[in-house]
Amino acid sequence: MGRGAVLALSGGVGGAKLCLGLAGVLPAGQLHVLANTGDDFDHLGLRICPDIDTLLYTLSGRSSRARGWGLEGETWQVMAALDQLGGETWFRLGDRDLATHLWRTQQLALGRSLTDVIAELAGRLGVDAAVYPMSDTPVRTTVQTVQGPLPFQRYFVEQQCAPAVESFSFEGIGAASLPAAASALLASTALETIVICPSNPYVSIDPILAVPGCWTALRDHRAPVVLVSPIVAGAALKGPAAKMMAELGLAVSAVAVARHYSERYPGLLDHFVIDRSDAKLATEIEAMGMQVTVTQTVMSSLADKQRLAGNCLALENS
Ligand code: FO1
Repeated sequence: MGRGAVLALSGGVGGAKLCLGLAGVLPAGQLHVLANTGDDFDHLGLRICPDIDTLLYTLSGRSSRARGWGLEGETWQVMAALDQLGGETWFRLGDRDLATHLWRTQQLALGRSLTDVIAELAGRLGVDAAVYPMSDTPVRTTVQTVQGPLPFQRYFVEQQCAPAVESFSFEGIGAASLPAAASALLASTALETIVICPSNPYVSIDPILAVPGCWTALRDHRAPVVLVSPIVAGAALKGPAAKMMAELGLAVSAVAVARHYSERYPGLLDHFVIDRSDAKLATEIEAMGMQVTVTQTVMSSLADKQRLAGNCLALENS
């Protein structure tokens, strides 16, 4: 029997790995990805959408294996020339990656929506999945740190996540709205599973769920909502999630991740997937009202990604 549609919520590198696994086990056209745009910014006159690009490059087999973001086999001549001119090079844009930013910026300037531009980009890169920005209007994550507020990429790339974090805000979130195609999917019975990828809860998934109407639409759909923990054995699979949790005064564990979601989004999660190394945490998480699945969540190979994707899709509402 053929499968219905799947909606994945994702940030960048960590989430894209599971999306690649989902794309590999689903029939063509059934994977839809709602991507965080809180990391987007305008830089050197160009619109940069890091999480969307990471998803598109990963799903089309183009992403850098070493970095996870940007393109494999990239060269950096523009950055070197810009450096010589005294230009800003703290955020590294590769020579071929620049074509994406140039084209997107030009298309947006013509008045097209980000959703439309990304759909065409996906098609041109040969990506079969539908990748949607969480909103066509800009939402910008600000990280409140002990040194004051920082725009997300200044915190993440320029400051290398060094300043301790206090809280996060998403400028423009009040005016944000899901793209029509994502809303239509959430109103459709064809949607069979919602997967929240193992992305950073605070700066990748919270911005998506904060889009007005988003998290309640996910909660109210009959499809099970399955979250894969981004914290394994007290460490983040990727990025600064563990460091942020410690700075926020939280225990760095899958239990604290589950508590974050159950307190902020009551009734949203049906299934919580944890790694085998965290099996002992299952009872405490189940007490928060979700079913726990224990499996291997560390995705090194393509087979690992597809196995985890298959396990997520096998979960049903009880
Ligand atoms: N991450 C870095 O750590 N350093 C960079 O210079 C950098 C450049 C960059 C350019 C394009 C792009 O799509 C992503 C890029 N990233 C870089 C990654 C990006 O900052 C993060 O992956 C996300 O914003 C966090 O999910």
